[in-house]
Amino acid sequence: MATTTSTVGLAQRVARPAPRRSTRASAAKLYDVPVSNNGARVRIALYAKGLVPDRVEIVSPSELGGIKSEEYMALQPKGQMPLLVTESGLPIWESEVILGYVLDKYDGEGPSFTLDTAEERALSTLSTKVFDTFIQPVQGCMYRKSPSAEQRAAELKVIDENLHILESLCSADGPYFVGGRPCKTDMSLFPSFVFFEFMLETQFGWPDAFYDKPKLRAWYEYLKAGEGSDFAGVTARVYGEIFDALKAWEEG
Ligand SMILES: N[C@@H](CCC(=O)N[C@@H](CS)C(=O)NCC(=O)O)C(=O)O
Repeated sequence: MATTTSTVGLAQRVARPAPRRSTRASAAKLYDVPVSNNGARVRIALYAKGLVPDRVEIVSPSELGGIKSEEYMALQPKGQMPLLVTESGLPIWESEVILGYVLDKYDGEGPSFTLDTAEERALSTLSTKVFDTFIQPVQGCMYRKSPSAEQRAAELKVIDENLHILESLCSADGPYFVGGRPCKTDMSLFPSFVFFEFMLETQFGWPDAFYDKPKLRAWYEYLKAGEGSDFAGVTARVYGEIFDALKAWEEG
């Protein structure tokens, strides 16, 4: 019964017509905005693979009336970004799932980001898992209202503790998180580190967000500077997108 229901549900989703106002009939659509760190995971993959705009268009959720509109929530029931609607009209959400789909679907286009060994791939998965399980649920403490100073301090402590764990997992030789080649983990973690630098330094007065995490700092600075490789050029571009949006947010 459960299988039948979910199969029917999937068929209905696949059969749903493509969202209106599409300008490129065959392109998938990523609903996202520049400040979105979760969406930026996917944007890095799309830019690095040269998929924008011909294979995937990036559009604002306002095209569908915003993330809490009925039309948007019919595709993304949590009312969050990012959302990908594939060429065939299948809505896919949760940034890590979209990222996995993009790297799988467009594997033969642009550079490959699959690491060479099972051990490297496990380390990559573990690092993102640590982030998504322990940091993502509390990272709003950097920019949302908190019920108390104690709760905000406790959540910042959780972030710091888990950044230390990521420090222990980060490659000592670099320049990428797992070593000499960029992979999914660089895409998944880098956007939130722009938030860490911006928020921890400007809002909380940390002199340097990565002061006791030298491997993370070297990794972040390499991707932010953008000079070492085409991939770093892409992460620097995304750094600019997020930073400019955070600056505008702070000022406006
Ligand atoms: N686990 C989700 C989190 C998505 C998420 O929190 N998105 C933010 C933007 S980065 C959002 O849409 N926030 C608005 C809201 O939650 O109402 C993912 O990784 O995609």
